[in-house]
Amino acid sequence: MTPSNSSELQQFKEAIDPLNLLPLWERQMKLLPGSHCVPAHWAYQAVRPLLEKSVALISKKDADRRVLVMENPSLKGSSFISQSLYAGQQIIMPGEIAPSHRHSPNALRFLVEGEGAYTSVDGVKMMMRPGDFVVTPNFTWHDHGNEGSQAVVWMDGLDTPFTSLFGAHFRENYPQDIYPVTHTSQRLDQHCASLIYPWESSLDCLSQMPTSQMDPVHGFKLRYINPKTGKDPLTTIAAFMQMLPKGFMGKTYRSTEHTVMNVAQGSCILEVGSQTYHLATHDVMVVPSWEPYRFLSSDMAVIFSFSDRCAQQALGFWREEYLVE
Ligand code: GTQ
Repeated sequence: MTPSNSSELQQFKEAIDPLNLLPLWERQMKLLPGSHCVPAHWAYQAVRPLLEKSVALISKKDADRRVLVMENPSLKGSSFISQSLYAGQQIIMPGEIAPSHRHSPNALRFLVEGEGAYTSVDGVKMMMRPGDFVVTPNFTWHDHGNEGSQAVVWMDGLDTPFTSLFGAHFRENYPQDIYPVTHTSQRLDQHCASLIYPWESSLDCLSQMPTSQMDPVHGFKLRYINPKTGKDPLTTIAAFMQMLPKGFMGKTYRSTEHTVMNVAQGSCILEVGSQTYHLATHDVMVVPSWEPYRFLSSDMAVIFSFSDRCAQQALGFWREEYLVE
């Protein structure tokens, strides 16, 4: 390209700018796999006292939902844990009610601590226990309450970044605090089979997996499936429970999904890129798209996780790679 040609091109670029046009051949953006967000770790030991403090500082009534949002440090101001997912830690004290509302984003809860709390989804009231995975499909009415005598903590996971991306976020409060209960679930009955996935069932399934099904990266890993549809429990989010046996030394892996992990039991080491994270029970970790990672566990570990894999697979984008060392 001659210099005169390049200055003409420069002039051309300036001339088309007011018309909101730009040359694709000069585009700076890197169209490569990987994410704007970074790996991040929230130690429950640090978060737990802060949840307690928030109880002292703000009433449930004023807070609506008393949640500490886990925001990715490289997405400040977004309130998102990754480009595609939202996650928060919610605490509800005995006697408190989180009033009924509904919204476009799909939501899930993973029960961390305490007994006696329920969530009600379109009038199906479900008691939740630690290790339970519960879903609130988009635009279903939901309120929560704590009828027990202990604080209850769970992790919320939502696909809010999708509704932001599409400009499709609707939200409505129910005129009363509590949506009329039409059914109180017995944990494993038909009304709630697609909404609550109890801890004991997850553990049972994991413990029945033959050694031949142990994955070199993920250990024993199961994906939650809605028994009524045979599909993932939500339209965008896939959820998993995995067990790393004692002494597990995982191979390195990456995939295009963003994953949020919550250690349900035990502890492990997670290496992400060049960083090493020590994950204790109830710790949360986010692993961004295409970051190589591997698990090491001297202890036994059971890990709940959710990711955007479901949406990526539906749209044909998802890829994974087992990396050879
Ligand atoms: O409990 O319904 O963390 O609507 C964020 C949005 C929790 C909830 C969150 C919500 C909820």
